[in-house]
This record gives sequence, structure tokens and C-alpha cells, in this order.
Amino acid sequence: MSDTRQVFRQRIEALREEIRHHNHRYHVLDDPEIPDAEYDRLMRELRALESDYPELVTADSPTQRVGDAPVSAFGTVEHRLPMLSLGNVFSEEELRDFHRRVVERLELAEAGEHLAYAAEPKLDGAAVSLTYVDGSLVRGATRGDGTTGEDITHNVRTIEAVPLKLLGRGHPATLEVRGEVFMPKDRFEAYNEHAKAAGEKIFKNPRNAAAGSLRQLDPKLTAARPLDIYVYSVGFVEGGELPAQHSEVLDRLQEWGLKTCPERAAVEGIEGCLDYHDRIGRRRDSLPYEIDGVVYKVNDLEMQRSLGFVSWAPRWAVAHKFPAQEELTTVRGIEFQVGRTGAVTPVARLEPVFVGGVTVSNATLHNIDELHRKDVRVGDTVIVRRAGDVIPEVVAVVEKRRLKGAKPVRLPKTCPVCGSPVVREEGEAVARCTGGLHCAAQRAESLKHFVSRKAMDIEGLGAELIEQLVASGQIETPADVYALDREQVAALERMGEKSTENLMKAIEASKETTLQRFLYALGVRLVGEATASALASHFGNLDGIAAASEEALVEVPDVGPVVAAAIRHFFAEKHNVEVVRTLQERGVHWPTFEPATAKEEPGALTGKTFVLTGTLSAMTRDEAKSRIQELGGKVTGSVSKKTDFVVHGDRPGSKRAKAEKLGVETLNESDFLDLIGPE
Ligand code: D41
Repeated sequence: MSDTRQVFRQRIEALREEIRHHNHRYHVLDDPEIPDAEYDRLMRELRALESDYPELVTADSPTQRVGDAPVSAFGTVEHRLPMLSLGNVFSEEELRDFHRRVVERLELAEAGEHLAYAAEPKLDGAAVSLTYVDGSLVRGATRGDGTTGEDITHNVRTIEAVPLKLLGRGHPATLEVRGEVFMPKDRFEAYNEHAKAAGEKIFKNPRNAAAGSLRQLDPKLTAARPLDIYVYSVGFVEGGELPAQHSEVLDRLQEWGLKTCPERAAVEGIEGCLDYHDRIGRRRDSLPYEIDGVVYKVNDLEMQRSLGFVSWAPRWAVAHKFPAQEELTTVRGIEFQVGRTGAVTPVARLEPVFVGGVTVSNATLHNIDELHRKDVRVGDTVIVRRAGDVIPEVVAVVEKRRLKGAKPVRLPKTCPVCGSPVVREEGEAVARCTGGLHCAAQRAESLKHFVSRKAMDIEGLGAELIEQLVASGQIETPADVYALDREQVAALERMGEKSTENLMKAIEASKETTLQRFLYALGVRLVGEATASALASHFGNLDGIAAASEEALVEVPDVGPVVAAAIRHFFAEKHNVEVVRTLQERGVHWPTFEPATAKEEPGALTGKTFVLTGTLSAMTRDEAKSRIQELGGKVTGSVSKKTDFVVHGDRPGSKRAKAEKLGVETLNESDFLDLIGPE
């Protein structure tokens, strides 16, 4: 054997070994160690090597199996027709190639432009087959390796969305349907929260939760898992006729009581497919279930038959994947950033990696406890996740790939920016720099907060300008913003005449503000927008707030003893009072008014506390909040037993789950609109 061949042989064996290990973690333990994208790469590398050296292919290679082998604890089921797999494309170009091949094979020429596809999201769950005889469910099976699956009849029978008997009439004597069992995101989160509290195993993602739940030996355990199903095709059929188009078949299945995906649509030609991919991609995060792409199927069943399939995948269908949301990369360094309130946050500097559609080179580690819990070290290989618009985060370390000698990271004793001691109070997750406004980082961050949209709203005074102004000592306190002159501003990097003009105008305009914005802008610890607004309407003027005792402050809705103490602390600091006075001297002003309690009639929602979550369609969350406040209600950020209502829009996340757990009443958007009535 030649030397190079010997090298490839070793690589092939190493890959097989590694892939077998990951197969076991994934399929048997339901606990994967690496992201799917990484697994796919290993498989692709192995396939490529085996196709270059076909003589090295062995029957036990992971490439020689289409799916996971059934676990012996279940009876096995031979699929009457094989459960095929789906080819993947990752780009527009690859999709165009797929479409071109379809059009050529069907000899459609120009007409290919209008070829009808059935499109639907590609759910990330577990594929199953359901067999109905004379309308009754007789069998449920996993896909297994496509030929042989596991008998999971007893488990699928516990899924409420699976009809035990078909509705209506006209179903074939034997009807096998195929679909995807999944766990909706909110139920997954609620399930994990519960499991965590009970000290039980939590699942890495909804897909593992679905697959793992289906393979429970005790159907009672499966029944306790909140699973759902969408069916997407028909398998073996005998003793009956089905329509001639895929989309019509699904309509029929829907009439018979089987659930199909509400997002499915008929699209025309390649442009229709691309448009659908784009549309669903934008809504990916707000869909209530996890998806990893979309699937297109030639809609005409006669055309499907004439296209046939290659090895295990039909030629008439393809999955168009979204960029992976989890990838592997390495940690170049771990730094500590100092925020507005001095919070010292660990951040991982990463080897840049393309994930969730963008290149990521930093990821938050949240706080020191989180850093220690995940035990991230410099040089580590980590899984980074970026989903939607959230900040990328390090999910976990791949410990097997840790380099020798990597040391655990410790919290620095002094601030990396100003050198003041870093302290961590008993029972607090957050460590803080004690430098206060002597610390340039805290100064810059509090200024960014001060000028931000919901505070003084000075457009054009961005992070970079503030950093320049702070670094050069031109700005020390927020009051200095109002002492900037045109020459100073024009001299800053990247400032032209027009932008100077605009910024000067924005600064001037911001002087006219409201008490609640001003209070919020000051950045008193724990005083967010809601608290600032409650304080403003309770006192009506700043002097009252600055002079109020803690007892007087806790009278304000939403203000507890800890917040009251933080407010007192702020106004007890001479420096802060001085800054406030200077701001007013430099022209910042707001209307004062009689305290709300003295003049207002109680509103319809007086005494009621609301939490808003998810996206509403008729109004923004800010608008909803204003409406509630106008009616005398209160809006807070987190759900507790004191919450009266949780209003949830699209994709509510864990807050609704928490409300349900605490027995807090939940309102959907239309309930909410009914409650607040017309404006
Ligand atoms: O949502 C899905 N995961 C999905 C999977 C889907 N919407 N359609 C699918 N269609 C097929 C064919 C075209 C072969 C009937 C599939 C799958 N297959 C599939 N799921 C797992 C392996 C193959």
C-alpha cells in the first residue's frame, strides 16, 4: 500500500471512530457533544474519502447506514415502503442546480419557470410513520434506518395531536402517513424548567427532547412530555384513492383530523421557492417550533413518480437549510468588560466563525458564576450559538478537545480599566468595579445610557464619539454634554459639517424632556423605565424624589426596599446632586405636575400588574404599556405571584410558561384588546 493511501486509511478509520462516538451520544444517549454542523462536516469528509478510495469502504462504516439503528428494547417494524431521506442544499446556487435537474428530467423547458412546488418549514424533530387500518391507528414507528424502524405505537398513542381514529369518511383501508414529532419551544422551556427544579435530566434542544421522549420505555413518561406532530407525506396506501397533487393530499389528511403545518404553501418555480425560504427565514425565531430550513416538493404526484429517487433520497424534494445556529470555534482569550453600573462581565474573544448567518468573534459569558459553571478556558474548543438577534453565547466547552495545561479563569481582583478593587457582594451573581465615575469605562457606559433613545434621546451621539470624548477628557459627567461647543464636536473623528450641525441640534432639542426620561437617564441603579415612570407620576417633580425618605419611596408602586435604598443612595451622593443641578443650569428642563394619586380617578386597571411578553400585532409593546398605565395599571418585567395578568403575543417564551406554573392569568392579544377596550 502506498504511503499516501496509508495516511488516508488512518484518517478514514479515525473519522469512523469519531462518528460512531457521536452517533452513540446523539441517538442512544440523546445528549450530543458537538453541533450538527460539525457532525455533518465529519460525515462529508468521510464520504469524500470513501468515494476517492472505494476499496476502503467497509460494511460497518457509518456512511453505509441511512439512519440510526433501532434500539433492541423496542420491537422492530419493517416499513412497507422505505422512509426516504431528504437531500440538502445550503445556498441559492445549489437550489438552482436542484431545480434545473428537475426541469431537465421532466423535459419542461420554459414551462419549468412555473413548476408548482409544495413548500413547508423543515421541522427539527423526529420522523415517524403512523399506520391507520379502517381509520384506526394500529401502529406508530420511528424512521430507524429507513427500512426498519422501532415500534413506538404505545408512545405515539399518548400524543394528543395524533388521532386514534380518523375523522370523516373515504379514507383508504390502509393508510400510512409520515410526519415529524416535535416539542414546541415554549413547552420545551417549561419542561426543562420543571425538570431542572425536580433534579431530572434536561434536554439540550427541542429535537433531542422529542426523539428522547418517543423512545421512552414507559408510555406514561412519553405522555408527560408535551409533544406535537405535523404530517408531511403519505407512505403505503391500499384500498382507496388519494388526490393527484401533494398539497391536496395534505388537505385531505387535514380533513381526516391529522395535523399538517399551518405554514405550508404552494409556490411557483424557483423564485417562489426562494421567496418562501426568505419569508420563513425572517419568521424563524417567532415560529412556536424549532426549524432548520424549508422543504420543497414537486407538487404533482405523477411528476414525482416519473422523477423517482437516487439511493435514499427522492429526486423531487429537497431541504433548503438555514445557516446553522451553533458552530464550533476556539477561545482566543477571555476578557472582562465593565458596564455602566460597574458590573464586570466576562466576554470570550473567539476565532471568528460563521454562525446564525453572521461572523461572530465575541460571545458573552454572562457572569463569573456562569463562566465557572461552563468552565471555559483560553484555547478551549466551544460551541457558540447565535439565534435571531440575541447576543451570541458560549453554550458549552467540548472538554475532549481541551489543551493540556489550560487553566481555569479567575475573576480579576482589580478593574481592568481603572485599577480599582473589584468586589462581589454576598449572594450576588455580579462582580463590580468600585471605581464609580472615576472609572472611564463606567463613565462612558453611563453616558451611552444617558443619551440613549429612551433616555435623553440624543441622536448622532454614538458609542464611538462618546468613547473619544471620554478618553480625551472632554466629557466627565452627563452635564458636560451640554457644554460641548461646535468646534469641539467638529474636531472629533469622522465628523463632517452636516453631522456636526445635526448633533448640535440634537443636543439642543434634548434639553426639553420629561421627568421620567430624565430620571431614567440618570442611571440610578435598579431604576429602569417602569420605575422611573412610576416615580415621576407619584411625585410629579424631581425635588420630591431627591428628598424622599425610603419609607416615602416604597409607597410608589413597583418600588421595594432595595430600589428605595438605591435611590436614596444616589441622591445622598453630593457629586450626583451637583450633576443634576448643573444639567438644569445648562437648560435641561421638564414639566412638573401634581402627583397622579391626588388628581386622577382610579382607572379601569388600577391596582393591576401586567407583564408583557412576545410580539403583539396591533401595537408595539411600548404602546401597550402606555395604554395600561393610562388606565391606572402597572407594567413590570418579570412574572411573580403578584402579577395579575401576563399578556402574550407571538412567540411568548418562558414568561407565559412561568405564569401558567404560578397560576397567573394569561391573556392573548385579543383578550387583552377586549380588556383595555377602545382608545
Ligand atoms: O419537516 C420535516 N422535517 C420534513 C421531513 C418534511 N417537512 N418533509 C419531509 N419529506 C420527506 C420526503 C420528501 C422524503 C417525503 C421530511 C422527510 N422526508 C424526512 N424526515 C426525515 C427524513 C426524511
